[in-house]
Amino acid sequence: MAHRLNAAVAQLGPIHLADSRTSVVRRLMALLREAHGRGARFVVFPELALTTFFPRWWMTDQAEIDRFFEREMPNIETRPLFDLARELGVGFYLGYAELTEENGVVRHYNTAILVERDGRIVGRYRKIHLPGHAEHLPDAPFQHLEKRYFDIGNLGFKVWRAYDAVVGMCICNDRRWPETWRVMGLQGAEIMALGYNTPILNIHHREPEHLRMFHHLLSLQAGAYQNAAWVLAAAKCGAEDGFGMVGGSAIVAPTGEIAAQALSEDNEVIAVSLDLDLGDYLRRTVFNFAKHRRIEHYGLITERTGARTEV
Ligand code: CDT
Repeated sequence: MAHRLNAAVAQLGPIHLADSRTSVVRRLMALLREAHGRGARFVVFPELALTTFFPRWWMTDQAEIDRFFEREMPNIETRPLFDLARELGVGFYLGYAELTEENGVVRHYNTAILVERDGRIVGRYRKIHLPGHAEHLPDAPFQHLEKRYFDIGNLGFKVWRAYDAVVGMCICNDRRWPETWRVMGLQGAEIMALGYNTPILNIHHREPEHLRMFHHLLSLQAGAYQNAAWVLAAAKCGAEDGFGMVGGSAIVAPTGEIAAQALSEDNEVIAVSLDLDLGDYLRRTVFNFAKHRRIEHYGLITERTGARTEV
């Protein structure tokens, strides 16, 4: 019998500074219900899905910063989402800002969790490729302070058995780095989930606006194809307090083809019946890693961080 999973991506429209967690969770629950109504057993929500994309704001008061973080999960505000997931038998990926203590030290992570259909958290990923800057850029139209507000993730790129499949997770900027996908691919990932908040404007260097969507889709499609996996990508998008972010949430097949793509810049569910045998076939043929990879020539990838020319 064909090995399939009905899955959905739940794109979120803007969350403004003034929006409460409770109102956001209500939106997530409505999207979860809609995805369930369309047959989904697994739903991917965006990165930092409970608040506005706060790294755009310069803040110096740690108490003010910490208001955007969750100290436990689920908590009083998010519990209803977990309860609904269990009631409907739908699992989900959720991105949020995590405040935790490790060996007596307070840590801040940009985190995603994988929740099984019975409401249990079965996987956790902490964002590794943090983009942006740590210092205040007063002349920029907005900030991108992930390097200031978050610690670098310390859990690696793992995969988990969930929803009768092998599932990996990453977050936003991770998608631009081929190593992210490959490390998951080497663990047999059949599905790779990610959430993102991608500003329409690149404050780091000038580039035409259309390249934001092109590079987003290019990264998803290359990651999916070269690792023969399904990629499920959920945006938080639209204008948050006037600051625009791209939509383009997508489900990409292991062939690299886009199977579904969101059309709006608002709350929107896209759903696909994932054919997991398709990835399996490609992993046995063109991307049979054991047969075709030549690791004796890949050493530089882990030995060297920056590019250097020696000729
Ligand atoms: N949230 C996040 O990681 N955003 C980044 C902006 C990068 S600016 C080049 C992204 O990769 O979309």
